Amino acid sequence: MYILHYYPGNANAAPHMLLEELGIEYELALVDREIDAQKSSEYMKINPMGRIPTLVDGDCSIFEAAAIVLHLVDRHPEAGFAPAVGTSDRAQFYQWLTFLTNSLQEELMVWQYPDRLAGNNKAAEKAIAAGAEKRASNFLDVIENHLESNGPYFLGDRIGAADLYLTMLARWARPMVKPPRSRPNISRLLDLTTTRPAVKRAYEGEGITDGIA
Ligand SMILES: N[C@@H](CCC(=O)N[C@@H](CS)C(=O)NCC(=O)O)C(=O)O
Repeated sequence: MYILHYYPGNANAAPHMLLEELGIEYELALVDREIDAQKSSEYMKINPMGRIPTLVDGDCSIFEAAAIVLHLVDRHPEAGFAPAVGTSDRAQFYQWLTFLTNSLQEELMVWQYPDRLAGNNKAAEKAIAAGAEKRASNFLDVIENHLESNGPYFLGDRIGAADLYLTMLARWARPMVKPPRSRPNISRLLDLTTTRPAVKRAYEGEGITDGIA
């Protein structure tokens, strides 16, 4: 039985959508950020970064949302949420998932929490947030261009785990000056993912009521 440690709308959303898509049994365990439960000594035994999410799979616990996604697609290859290992499609899947987590997600985090880098310098905070938003916007443009000739999903006609990952990040990015939805190809992908019953169930299960992306 899988246990996904989560907080509503956090980086658990992509693994959560995937668990629903896979149709397998799992439990949710709330990590209450209101009381900083992610920094409790108990939780930090399974996630030494004190961050959310963590997936527990038997005696194995995994942190980093993208690593959890990779573990799940490998454990359930029959569901087809990632191409077969060793194929060029699989390489493209690695590329986009890594781009999403390593580039877009990280820049969105800096944009949302510039104080973590700026200390108490308010002017620096503003400059850091503006710079991060610009970089995140450029990354979204790269995805938009890719989808223009390769869409509607990252890997063409078939939905995969990277599409769910983008759906999670698109929700976080909604307040951007140029939000993901302002790009037609990303918007088309989001129309396809956010109307899926499994995706809706995942967000409903987290108590999210203000839209998906
Ligand atoms: N790269 C990590 C980022 C995880 C992360 O930053 N999670 C946020 C919520 S989205 C968190 O736990 N924030 C609370 C904190 O940093 O104390 C991942 O993808 O799992």
